Amino acid sequence: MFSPVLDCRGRELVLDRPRICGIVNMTPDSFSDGGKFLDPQAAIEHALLLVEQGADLIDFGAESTRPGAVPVAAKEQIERIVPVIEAVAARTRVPVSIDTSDADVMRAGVAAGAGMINDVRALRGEGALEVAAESGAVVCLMHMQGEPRSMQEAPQYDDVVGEVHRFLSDRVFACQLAGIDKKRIVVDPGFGFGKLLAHNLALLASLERFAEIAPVLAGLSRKSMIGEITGRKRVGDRLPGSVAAALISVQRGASIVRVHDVAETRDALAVWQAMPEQPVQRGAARTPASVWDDD
Ligand code: 7PJ
Repeated sequence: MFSPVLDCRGRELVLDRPRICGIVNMTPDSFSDGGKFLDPQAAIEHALLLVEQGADLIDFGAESTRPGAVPVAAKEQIERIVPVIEAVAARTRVPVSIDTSDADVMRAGVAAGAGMINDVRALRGEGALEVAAESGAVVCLMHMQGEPRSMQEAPQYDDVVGEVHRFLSDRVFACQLAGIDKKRIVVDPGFGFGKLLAHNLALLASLERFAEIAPVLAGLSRKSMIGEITGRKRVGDRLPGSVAAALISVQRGASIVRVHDVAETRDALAVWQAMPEQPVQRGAARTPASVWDDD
């Protein structure tokens, strides 16, 4: 059985079963836990709690990307996130990811101990490709239409699955040209980033197609699409819907789910994995071996 292994700068993420990425948002205005983990000690403790609950990876965000968000200066992101990454990397063996589009923040995050760079702009920012290539970190390339400030105003596609697939394939190619090994790349269709509910659902239904490009990370946790489907306006009421979405993601071929609620997601995935005939037995993730064929 083929199981990709992501080498997050010495910390391995084995994709032999669906993996859980716990979210720690250190932004003042994050839509779901805005301001809660601005205090470094609170962020560190929350990250360690998520690890205890079964997170296989922790993603730290210092830059808000919620719809309508205004960019956070690099210096401020670095000051917020570096001490936290250092502390968490020292206190657990779980790989740490830094959620940023800024090359300077990436460099500082990796120096502090991050083994993955998670970029909602797929390394299109100035210097980002070069820093990522030099860093040796795994990169998560996400699709976004437009910019956070305005992306939900009028998202438009002729063929959302085809266009996102093309974008991600092109970015993988750009990464390889910059010297990033294919085995260090993860792709993400970017749920909610310049997408209407119908777009998000089409992407979710076709997740397997993205696994043809690289291992897939899917982030639907507490997002507005869950609110739209369930009628839950309060973000805190979206847990059951989010767990269902995580489960569907892995059934459709996601290797990693990015979630706020690690304990609950872990249990849901464990029940699914216990089923002997489930396709997870083929290795989390249906990332086919051909994705990593040496050419
Ligand atoms: C995503 C993300 C996502 C990746 C955010 C939130 C909003 N990175 N950063 N994928 N969403 N790769 O925390 O829900 O879906 S910020």
